[in-house]
Amino acid sequence: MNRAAFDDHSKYHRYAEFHAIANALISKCGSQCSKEVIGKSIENRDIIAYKLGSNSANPMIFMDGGIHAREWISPATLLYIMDQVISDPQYRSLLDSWNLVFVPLANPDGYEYTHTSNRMWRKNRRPGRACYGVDLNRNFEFKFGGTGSSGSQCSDVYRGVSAFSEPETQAIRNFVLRNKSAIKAFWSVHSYGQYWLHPFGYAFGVNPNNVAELLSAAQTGARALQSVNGRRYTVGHSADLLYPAAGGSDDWAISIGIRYAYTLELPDTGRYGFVLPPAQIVSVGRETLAGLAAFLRAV
Ligand code: ING
Ligand code: ZN
Repeated sequence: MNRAAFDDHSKYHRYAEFHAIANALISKCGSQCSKEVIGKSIENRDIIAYKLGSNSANPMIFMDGGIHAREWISPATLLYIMDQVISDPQYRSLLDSWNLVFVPLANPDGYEYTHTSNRMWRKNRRPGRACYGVDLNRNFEFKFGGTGSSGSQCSDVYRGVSAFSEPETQAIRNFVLRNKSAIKAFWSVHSYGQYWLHPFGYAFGVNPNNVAELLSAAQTGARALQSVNGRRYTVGHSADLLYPAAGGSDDWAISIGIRYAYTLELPDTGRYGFVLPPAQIVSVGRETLAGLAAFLRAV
């Protein structure tokens, strides 16, 4: 496979095709890039981390995408960013000072289910007595069980039986803990709303010690992002701006000592919502990459 940049970003790909494209990009990248199967989903699909950058002395940013099945713009944007960083010399130089780790399809079973059966599915595909699915972004350990999560299997924010009960969150946990000393930044990429959110998400008004630097790096990133297409982002505290939700991945990342952890809510602001037309993948990808590059330069 030998695709030029932009060729693969006109549609939302199924799981198999998505990883075929990502694999081709890793091959094209050469010795500076690699991939790793970090776990298996409930339905036994591979959960894959793609690593761009090979200097182990550099800091790492970890990005999860597609934790929520229906938020298709999230994996598509991460795939676009992987492509551009590998293919465009202007962005390739980011790898001189960073290692970028992408887990773009963190909920592969849910993602496939949104393609075959229910476009609005959010959770994973854990079978249950009454209903399927655990909300993976309520299944992380920090403040597990708190506000904004549910103990009812049929809820869209069902937290699961215990923290890290799901193989998909275990895969992220294990990778992140193994690389903890290198990970300086953590992004959990969602849609929609156009927000750049910092922890803590579990309660109103509770901030990490380094809230000032979290905010200022996010503002730097958001300014660069907005300058590309003029799409506005709101920067701030996730519970205060959206709603409180315990058990999210960014709160957990901060709680284990990762310095810069965020949730990004990609476009749009509600016109199309989760069903963003694929014609917007490239414009969202371009602005998000500009935001990422500015953020990485700032921290
Ligand atoms: N939004 C996030 C969610 O999991 C969030 C927002 C993240 C709130 C972390 C609080 C903490 O509900 C989407 N779109 O999933
Ligand atoms: Zn989400």
